[in-house]
Amino acid sequence: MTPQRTRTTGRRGSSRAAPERIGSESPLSSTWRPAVWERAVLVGLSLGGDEDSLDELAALSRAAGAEPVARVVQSRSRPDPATFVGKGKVGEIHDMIHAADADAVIFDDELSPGQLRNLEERFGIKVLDRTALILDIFALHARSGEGKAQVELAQLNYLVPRLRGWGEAMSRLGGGIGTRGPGETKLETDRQHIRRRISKLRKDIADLGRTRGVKRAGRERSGIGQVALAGYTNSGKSTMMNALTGADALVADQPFATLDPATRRLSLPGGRKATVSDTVGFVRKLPHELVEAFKSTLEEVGRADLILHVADASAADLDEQIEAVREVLGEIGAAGIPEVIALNKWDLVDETARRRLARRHDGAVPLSALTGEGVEGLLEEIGRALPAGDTEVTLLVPFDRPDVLPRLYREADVRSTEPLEEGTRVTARVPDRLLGALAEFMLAPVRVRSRAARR
Ligand SMILES: Nc1nc2c(ncn2[C@@H]2O[C@H](COP(=O)(O)OP(=O)(O)OP(=O)(O)O)[C@@H](O)[C@H]2O)c(=O)[nH]1
Ligand SMILES: [Mg+2]
Repeated sequence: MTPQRTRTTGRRGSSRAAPERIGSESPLSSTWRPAVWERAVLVGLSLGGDEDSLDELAALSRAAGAEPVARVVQSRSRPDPATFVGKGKVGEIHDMIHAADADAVIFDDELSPGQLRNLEERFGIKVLDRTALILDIFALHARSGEGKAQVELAQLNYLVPRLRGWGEAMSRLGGGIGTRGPGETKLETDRQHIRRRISKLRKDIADLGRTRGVKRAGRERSGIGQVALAGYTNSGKSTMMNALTGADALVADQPFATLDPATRRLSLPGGRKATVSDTVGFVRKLPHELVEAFKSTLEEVGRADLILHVADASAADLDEQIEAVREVLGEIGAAGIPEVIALNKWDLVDETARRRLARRHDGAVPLSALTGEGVEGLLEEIGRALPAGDTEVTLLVPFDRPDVLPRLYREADVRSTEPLEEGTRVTARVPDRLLGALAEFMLAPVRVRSRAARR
């Protein structure tokens, strides 16, 4: 994750050795480096005294093109209303900026418009908060028209309350991290113009979402189960999508590589079909502007029959990551959907940690999407957990109806088959819409009431 690059430490304003950039290479390739690396001081609060790490902020900074050159963590119970950190700390950061020849200060939380202004005035260099940084990475990685519109909408919503009295700072924007997306000219126009742009973007996004809605409605009508991948950013969702379906979704060791949703067909053991969707990853303190702007994309997750929650088992803060993901799932109305937890990157976990994690996350499936180890077990678990309808039936399918069994394998959950003289005896859990078509073969329907009873 650490960029391989050497830089000459020049004075601010002097020309720096810009890292090489290969043609129009994508920012998501492993060798891409921004044309200009800014030098950033990272600042965080350690609330309640627990050792908060700024490692994640450092990874986010690098993804946006800023190299962390110094870190400051202040221990205090709540932020200072005017300057976020205390007065003494402001002085300390100021000195550090000069010592490290930094161009930007990045705070690990969202700053209020007032705090942002005060700090910009005090430091005289660009001040970014966690929200602006995440928005910037999204802007860098947006590919589709819908993704770009969603990011711009989120950026403008972030900007509006911060416009007033920001004239001077605003005109400084336009080069480097924290400023991609709405161009400088757009930023300099008045609020009204921005509001009009916001309405236009909302409308465009709604139109684009409708197209996807039509496709989704088609999938829903087809009655096959829908699995949604969800998880902390960089946990391996796209790698998992590829391992499960043979797709070639983009994989990169960076936060928020995937922004556009993608859906593929999935074959479960026994032949049952399902679809699986990959979408944008989550993060602690995910900006609410982004959740709002990406609502139509995230709705896909909210309408799934099963959530495959991909967690990075090698992450030191695994539990917090799982918690952060569940929080966002709650926000988008997906909290009640059955969930399978995949403890991914198991290949990076040593024996002792494996035992501890297996005890702690009973029922989760350990695996490596990268090596493929354990993927079979995950498919079986998906097959078990994916609701297949509420009715268990026993059927006698005559041999002169060769169309019935394949359909059952495709659309229902076949539990057992037994060849008899008159035909094949099948027990299966079937979705309600199939009941009519199967009525003529039914030996005994058994109502299953709860999900727990089904397992
Ligand atoms: N060692 C190991 N690395 C993995 C595994 N799964 C994924 N990775 C790596 O983790 C990084 C992130 O993988 P992605 O599949 O892009 O993760 P993602 O969750 O889709 O990330 P975003 O789309 O950015 O939120 C890549 O460098 C992968 O090669 C695994 O099982 N083991
Ligand atoms: Mg991805």
